[in-house]
Amino acid sequence: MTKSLTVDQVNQYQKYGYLMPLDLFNAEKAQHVRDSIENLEKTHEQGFGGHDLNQYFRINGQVVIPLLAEIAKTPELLDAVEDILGPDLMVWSCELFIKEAETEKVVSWHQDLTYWGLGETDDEVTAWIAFSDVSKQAGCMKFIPGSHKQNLVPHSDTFGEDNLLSRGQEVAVDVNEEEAVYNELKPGQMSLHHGRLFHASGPNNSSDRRIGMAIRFVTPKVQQVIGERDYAMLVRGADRAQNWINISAPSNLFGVEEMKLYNEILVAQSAALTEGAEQTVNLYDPTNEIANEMASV
Ligand SMILES: O=C(O)CCC(=O)C(=O)O
Repeated sequence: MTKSLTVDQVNQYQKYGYLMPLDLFNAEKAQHVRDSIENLEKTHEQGFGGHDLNQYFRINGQVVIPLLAEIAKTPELLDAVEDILGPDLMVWSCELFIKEAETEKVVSWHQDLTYWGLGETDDEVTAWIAFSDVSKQAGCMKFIPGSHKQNLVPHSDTFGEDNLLSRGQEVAVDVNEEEAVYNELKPGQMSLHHGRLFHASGPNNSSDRRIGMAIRFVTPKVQQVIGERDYAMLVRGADRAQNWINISAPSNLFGVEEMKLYNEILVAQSAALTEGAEQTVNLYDPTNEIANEMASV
């Protein structure tokens, strides 16, 4: 018995490595979330705690921004993810991918699990929710159907200026663009994709911002295999495996405890997320003095 997806949809996910479009929020709710994100941008123009706002938007936003944790716990979202991963669900990271109107920002072809230190697991799924009209013109994601069936392939780090990924990482194998399927989403719709799926996105040639939120779900069985420890928030079921340091949703926006935890996680995750990099991975910079100081308070 599935909770939200049909058996056909679950089979499609297994076969192709993604599912889309799925309706999650109505247009009003999606607009409300967009307004809240844009309000944060206004009130935190100078960033917070030694980082710019993009730092919190791009990694582990669920630790310091209550809105993002709340979205990650939406029951209808968890029902769909449960149909893929089973009854025990944890959130590893929430990230906002924003491309300003008429800009060149892109995401190169990559497999998510490459630098996360979580192995090659099938027990990780990303839910990507649109909070603007995410059309082909606006630079929606594109997927290579069935590419999740292979293992992780070698990636090269481009550190490209217009690349939204932490290292500008790119698969070091040929990708046949003609096979790409475009993940066009209306505000409030979402897609699900597998951690080994080849995916990318182009520039935003539209006149509006492109705003999306990626939520990385894992099961308790998944383990950090490169870093010493890792953190996740249990959002459904139980964590019997105890592979993770369990964290709660934040009570306060950029609260003192929340910030301390954010920086502690940043320092811990940098081991895996910067491994082998030939340049500083700014989003996970372990030499960031402010992060280190705050983590040790
Ligand atoms: O938002 C994008 O264009 C890419 C996001 C992505 O690569 C991901 O969510 O895994």
